[in-house]
Amino acid sequence: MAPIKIYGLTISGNVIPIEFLCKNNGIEMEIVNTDLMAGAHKTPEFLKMNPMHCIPTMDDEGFTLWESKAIMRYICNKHGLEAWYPKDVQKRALCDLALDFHANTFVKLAGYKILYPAVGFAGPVTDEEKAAAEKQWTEDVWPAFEHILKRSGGPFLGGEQPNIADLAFIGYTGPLFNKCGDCVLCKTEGFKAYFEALKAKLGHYSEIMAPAEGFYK
Ligand SMILES: N[C@@H](CCC(=O)N[C@@H](CS)C(=O)NCC(=O)O)C(=O)O
Repeated sequence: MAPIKIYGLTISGNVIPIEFLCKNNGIEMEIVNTDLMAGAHKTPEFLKMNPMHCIPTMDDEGFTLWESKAIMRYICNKHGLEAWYPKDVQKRALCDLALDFHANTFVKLAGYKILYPAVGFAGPVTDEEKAAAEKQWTEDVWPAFEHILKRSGGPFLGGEQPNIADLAFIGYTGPLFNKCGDCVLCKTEGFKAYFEALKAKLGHYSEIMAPAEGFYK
């Protein structure tokens, strides 16, 4: 079986989760460096695989996909990784909830309002926007995160073992704690405890996060 090709960058919060999934399950993968600044994602060859020109994009022996969470589900389904993407209907539903919550709520707050402005991927936020983001975290997003953790039993979204939703979060929380340690998210004790537990639990953490830690510092 040829290694799964992931077109992307090792510092991308959406590539990192796939790397964790493969490396923690002995699945051979290769990250094909895709320089967004040089337009490597806009070439005719790339657009044939992914007309949305985003990374990560997967090529598994000619079968192509984009969207990091769809790629993780595909890898779990193909390799029978039930511990990472449970078959039990309700456990899977909670995992899907956490994945959608990550994409639709968490990234919009932690990425667009905090991390990206801090590294220049997005313009600066005004004081009002910052205050609104902090309020949203405190009043809605963190309580919702705690709600999912409580239902899984913790310490992970997957319960005693991390699942692919936890991997989706580590892609953003790693860089966030590195770069924005004084933000409201990182100062939330329960969120910090979740992150530290996940960091300690996942294999290959230092190896996978080294490029991101160098970049988001
Ligand atoms: N929802 C997508 C988000 C992917 C994404 O935003 N990728 C960014 C870099 S991290 C990208 O490729 N941007 C370039 C573009 O969209 O043209 C996923 O989870 O894979």
